[in-house]
Amino acid sequence: MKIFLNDKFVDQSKAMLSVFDHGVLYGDGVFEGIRAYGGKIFKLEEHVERLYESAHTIMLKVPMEQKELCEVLKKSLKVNDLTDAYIRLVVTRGVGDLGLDPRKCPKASLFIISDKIQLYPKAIYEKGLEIVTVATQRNVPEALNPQIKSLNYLNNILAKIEAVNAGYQEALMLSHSGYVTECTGENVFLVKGNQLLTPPPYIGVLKGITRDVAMDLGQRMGLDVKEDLLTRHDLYNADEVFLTGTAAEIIPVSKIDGRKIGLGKRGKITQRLQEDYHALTLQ
Ligand code: PXG
Repeated sequence: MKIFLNDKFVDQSKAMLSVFDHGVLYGDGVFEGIRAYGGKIFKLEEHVERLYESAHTIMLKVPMEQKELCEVLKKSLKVNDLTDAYIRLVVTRGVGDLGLDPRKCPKASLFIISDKIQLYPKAIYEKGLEIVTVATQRNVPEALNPQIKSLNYLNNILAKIEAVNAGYQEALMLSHSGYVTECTGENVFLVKGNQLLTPPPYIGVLKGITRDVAMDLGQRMGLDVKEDLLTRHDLYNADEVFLTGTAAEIIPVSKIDGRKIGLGKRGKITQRLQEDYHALTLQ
């Protein structure tokens, strides 16, 4: 496998970062997870734009122009002979000294890994996923805004560990005031009657690109799509609940905290959204 590292493609065995890279020492950096379908990168500009926005907020200069970066991302598929792939794009603060000060890091590091991904077993996409609420709360936006797609994923990893320890594959995270935020790597939606609802970004969620697509598809279906504060009670009593993410795509949720959601299997709206989403990825 060929990895793009800073300015060129190198063999996987040669793709290495310094132990002084602040991405490693402090999780100081940003990233994107992007998918390609049939040789075409899905929502490429949106992902690249979000990366630059995350970088801007942490005052990190991406060492490449947006347009050039898009071209390199496309090339990373070609050199690896991939048409359906998951692309991990990472920009770190770069090499510095053993202090936090980012001014000691003159140049950001950038790398791109293009590989295959299958997060969840295929059966889940029909059967639905059983998830559980965890005690670890989502980061408060006032401390570390979840809208920054940063290399600091310990908040999510702690939640994931709790879910896994409890025997589940995914965790539902709440805000410090108890509202629903998101899962560790997916946004969450509910369907109730004609309404399609998802938590607003200000509660502390990543503004997912798949989330945007799902909202758009919902609107086109004639659903009343809204961002709203949601409680666990709202989720437990929804007709349908599903998760969205680039890697996960659209996953039905069959049970939350032991409560059956709707009929306890994939709902009709979720199925239609999955179908419409797949059609869109192949356009
Ligand atoms: N929330 C969080 C916290 C995420 O990390 C999403 C929502 C969905 O966003 P997009 O833009 O992809 O629709 C993400 C992104 C993994 C994994 O291995 C998941 C993400 C990123 C990297 C790895 O589960 N999810």
